[in-house]
Formats: sequence, structure tokens, C-alpha cells
Amino acid sequence: MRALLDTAEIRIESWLSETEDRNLANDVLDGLTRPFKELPPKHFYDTRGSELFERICELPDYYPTRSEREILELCADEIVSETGAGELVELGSGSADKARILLDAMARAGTLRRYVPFDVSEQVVRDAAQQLVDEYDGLHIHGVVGDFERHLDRVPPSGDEPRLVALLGGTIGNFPPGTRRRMLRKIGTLLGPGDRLLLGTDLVKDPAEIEAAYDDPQGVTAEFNRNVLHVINRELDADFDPDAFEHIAFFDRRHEWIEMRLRALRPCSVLIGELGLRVEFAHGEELRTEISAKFTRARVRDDFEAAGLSMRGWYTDRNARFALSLAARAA
Ligand code: AVJ
Repeated sequence: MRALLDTAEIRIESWLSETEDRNLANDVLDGLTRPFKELPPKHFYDTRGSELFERICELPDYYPTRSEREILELCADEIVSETGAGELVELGSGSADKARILLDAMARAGTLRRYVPFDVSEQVVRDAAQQLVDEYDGLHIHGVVGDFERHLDRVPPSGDEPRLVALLGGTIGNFPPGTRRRMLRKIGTLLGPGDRLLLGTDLVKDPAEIEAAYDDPQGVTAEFNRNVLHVINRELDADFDPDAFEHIAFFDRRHEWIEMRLRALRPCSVLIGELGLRVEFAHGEELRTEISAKFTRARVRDDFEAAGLSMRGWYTDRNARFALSLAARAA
């Protein structure tokens, strides 16, 4: 662990070594040697990828961010009074602008004590911490820089006041179904008896509307998708030609998830220098880069139950596009 900052109000710890990072090399080695090639979506998010994602959130067709914000604005006071939360732990905190809506509600309720932002990006955690201590009087911040698939046990123990652990944006939908339940179970270990999980999930709806959100005419999502190839080129000394791959997004009705893929427009032979690995793509071969599951209330409830949690609240936006649910550790 590296202590990055330690003042009266802010403590930031990093659990990522610069070399190990997000385990890119091992994920590439696994994913590109399979019969159906696949990469985990977490590698989209270098600086450029995070910028592209922010642009996606502003696209007219990408409804999840706006819908979730609408729910937060509508329901934050109720969520805070329901939970009595004095501490907010946010997994994948990013720029913390959603957190602000919850922190405001906690400040109004007079319970606000501590914010624990958890993110892979050191810069993101630093910036959020610096800004928020100035904005909220008496707020303590304990930032954790890490990968929440591996470093969840580094979240500091909860204090005396009830804790709200938030996983927003629909990120839980990016995990395959078994891993998703395993993740929820691990997150459950952060909860004491009075604590709650606040989970954001995109909802099942007209497939055309979902597909439009992942295949914008401006091509921002396509660039975001291809960005993973730029990341591999830079980090692992590879020679992908990103322009030789086209962006695909389709809703899989059986599994009720969106899939993003990159399809080779011609045969490609790629050298991953750092791994001494040569990877062949046939013309038309597809590489799966992301699934993003869409939920019903029953599906969220079943996942909670399989993970030792129980649903305690369900909030949607006016158009029922997106949901926030509250869960507690099952007795
Ligand atoms: C990271 C879950 C917010 O799955 O919708 C956006 C990522 N991918 N457009 C999602 C994403 C393509 C996004 N989340």
C-alpha cells in the first residue's frame, strides 16, 4: 500500500502498483487465446477511454446516466432518511457528481460524516477528495485507489454511523451472471446489520431503444469500443490496427444483455510484443468486449438472494428506464 495523502480531513491509499495495474497482460493472455475471443470491459478506461465514456453519458441516445440522475434527484432524501446514512462508500466513484446528490441529502439530514471514494484512477480520487472537502464542512474522506474486483477488503471498517455502499451506473451489469452474484456477495461483506447497498441497474425495455444507446450515429461508442485496442497497443507493445475493426452492439434477448463486439474487417495478424504472442483474426471474426445486462425487479431480487442479500427498496425514474435498489445483508 502507498499512502498518497494523509491530512486532517483526507486520507488516500493506493493498492495498485504501477506495473500490475488492472491485470491487463493476464486478461489479454486469457482472452485472446480462447476459441471465442473476449476481453473484460474494465480495460476501456484509460484517460482517453474515461473521456470517451463521459462523452457517451452526454449523448442523446444514452439514457442510463440521465435516468439514474433523475432517480437520485427524486429519491436521495428518502434513501438517506430510510438508511440514516452518515457514510457513503462509492465503488467506481469517477468524478463523484452522482455522489454529490447523495452527500447533499446527507448534509440536509445532518448525518454526513465520511465519504469513501473507490476508483482505479488515482487522479480521479485525488481530484474528487480535494473538491469535496472544500464543499462540505467537516466531511472526512478516505479514498481508496484499487480494483474493486480484487481490493474490496481494503475499504476501511465502518464507523458508528450507518453506511451506504453505492455501486451506480449499471456497472454490475458488466459482469457475467455468476461473477455478478459473487461480486454482490463480496460487497455484502462491507455491510453491517444497519448498513445498506444502493445498486444501479438498467432495466429491460424495447431492444431498439437499448441498441440505440450503444450504437450512436456520432460514433462515440464505436471509438470507446476500439479504445481497448489502443490500450493494448500502448501497454503491451502490440500492433492492432483499430481501423481494421468495426463496432457491433446488439441486444441478446435470451440473456437480456447488450453485447459489444469488435469485428475484423479483414484477416489480421496481431503481435502482442510484451507477451510474445501472435493472434490471428479471420475476416469477420468477432471479439467480445462488453456485456451490459438489463434487469427486471425480479432479476435484481434473485441476484440479491443468491448473494445473501435482501431487497429493501426499489426506485425508478418516471419512464422506468433505470432502477436504484436498496439491499441489506439477509438475516
Ligand atoms: C459502465 C455500465 C456505465 O454498460 O452502459 C457505455 C459502459 N458501454 N456504453 C454501460 C458503456 C458502452 C456502461 N457502464
